[in-house]
Amino acid sequence: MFVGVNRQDVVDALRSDGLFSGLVLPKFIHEEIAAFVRCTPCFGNFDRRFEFMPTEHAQAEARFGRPLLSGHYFERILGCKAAIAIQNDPLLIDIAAHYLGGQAKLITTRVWWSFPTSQASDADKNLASLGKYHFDLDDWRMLKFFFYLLPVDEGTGPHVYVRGSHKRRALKHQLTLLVGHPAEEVLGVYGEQSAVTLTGEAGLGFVEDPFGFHMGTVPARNPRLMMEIGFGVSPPSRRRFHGEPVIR
Ligand SMILES: O=C(O)CCC(=O)C(=O)O
Repeated sequence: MFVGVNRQDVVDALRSDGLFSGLVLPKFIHEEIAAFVRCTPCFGNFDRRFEFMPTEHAQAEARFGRPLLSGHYFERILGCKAAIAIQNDPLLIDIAAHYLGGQAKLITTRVWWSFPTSQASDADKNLASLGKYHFDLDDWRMLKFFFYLLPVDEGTGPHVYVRGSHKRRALKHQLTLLVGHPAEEVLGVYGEQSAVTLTGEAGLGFVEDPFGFHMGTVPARNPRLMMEIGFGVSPPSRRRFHGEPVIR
């Protein structure tokens, strides 16, 4: 699927920066997923009680009487052949095996919307990993591939990664139990220039070591449609940080 991408270049960038950007999905693949999700109901704020069509987000917020920051597909995305094709692509597991070692295994596949919404609480934002830098502790070692399924600009809640933060951790960040850290605090340690804001066309993919600081941002104007394929080194657990079911 990813013609012209050299596995070693990706692994080298991951080792030095914690991030490689430049995987591009074929048009028919991201278009097929976007078409599938537009006519499939999603679940708001990781909660199966809040089921709605993504095209009716405003009505759903009114109906449920709460801001709906995210809309997840959980296992429903398994009904989409194009999503399965990405999950099974040999380059992804090859990169994961060379970065994480031979025990690398697929642990998550998820597709979700992040919606512009004015009144989300800090708790909702933390649950959706939005607005505060954090690192993931779902497994001892992990790798996450992210793909934008629609174009993402500054107003679409781009993902942000702090380059190099996967291998250099300030003691105060090492010892903390806090999930989210304010930008000033994190960039004070790693430098403003280390923050990479990932914007791009539909189909843009990047891969990161999620032990480095990263976050999503709350979309100001347009909903963001994102896919994640995650690899780890432990067997899939029933419930991970995001609460999504494990897809095998
Ligand atoms: O929505 C995003 O861009 C952030 C996702 C995230 O932080 C994560 O998967 O750990």
